[in-house]
Amino acid sequence: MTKQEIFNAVLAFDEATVTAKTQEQIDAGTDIQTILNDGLIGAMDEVGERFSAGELFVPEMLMAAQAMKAGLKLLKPHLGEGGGQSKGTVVIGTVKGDLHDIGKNLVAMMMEGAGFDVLDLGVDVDSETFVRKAAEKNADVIALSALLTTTMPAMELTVKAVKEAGMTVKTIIGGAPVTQAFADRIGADGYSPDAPGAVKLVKAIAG
Ligand code: B1M
Repeated sequence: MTKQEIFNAVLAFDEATVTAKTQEQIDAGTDIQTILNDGLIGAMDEVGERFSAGELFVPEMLMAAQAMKAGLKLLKPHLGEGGGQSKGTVVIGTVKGDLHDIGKNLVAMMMEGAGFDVLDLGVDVDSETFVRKAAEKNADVIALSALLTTTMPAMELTVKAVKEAGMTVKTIIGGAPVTQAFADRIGADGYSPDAPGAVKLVKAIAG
């Protein structure tokens, strides 16, 4: 029942209640992925639908995102199996022109939890920066996130820049508008629709 309360609290932009109810569910031993998917992510999907329907506007989307992040922060230590020595290095970021970072942060957290060294470059990251940072870190994987159809071409530019630089680092992509077909078309090495899938992907590529 409290998962519904988390969902409702995100939709009410009520950070304090999201925090309290998420902690309550963690303490009660509820499955972390259930809290995440049914409570927090489910609520953001609803926010997106209401935005599309013209019932919510950007400031409200932002407030819901802030509330969601409060819950995500509490889940962070529980995501992934963790421990041990590094399984590889991942450079991650949201591509140029795109400021959405919640999904990207989730992917980064889960990769860290699974034992990878993760360098998070943040949002609005251009292809040169991805290439430079991956070279500096001798990264195994560059992970690109995009939430806007208009920023998907920036993924293609980055994959191209990596190939032109003659690097062996693999590229993986994800984000709501991204598909396997798009990944194939731009020559990315992998695609995942969600954060757990992205972890499996880097394990297969770099682990
Ligand atoms: Co934006 N926004 N937004 N927004 N926003 C969307 C994406 C939108 C679908 C809403 C809608 O119309 N229904 C729409 C995009 C339409 C399109 O292009 N197809 C949209 C729009 C239009 C915009 C603006 C243009 C609005 C405007 O200003 N008119 C603007 C653009 C700003 C910019 O980036 N330049 C904008 C702004 C914002 C806010 C700043 C207000 C805020 C972002 C806050 C933040 O991120 N810090 C925001 C929000 C919150 C959303 C929605 C509501 C929620 C996104 C989210 O955080 N979801 C979103 C609607 C929606 O997606 N339901 C929407 C939760 C998150 C956990 O999911 O990020 O999808 P997601 O990540 C998933 C998977 O996609 C995947 O794993 C995660 C889950 O496991 N994944 C990967 C993500 N990255 C991955 C990488 C991988 C693998 C998997 O490998 C590397």
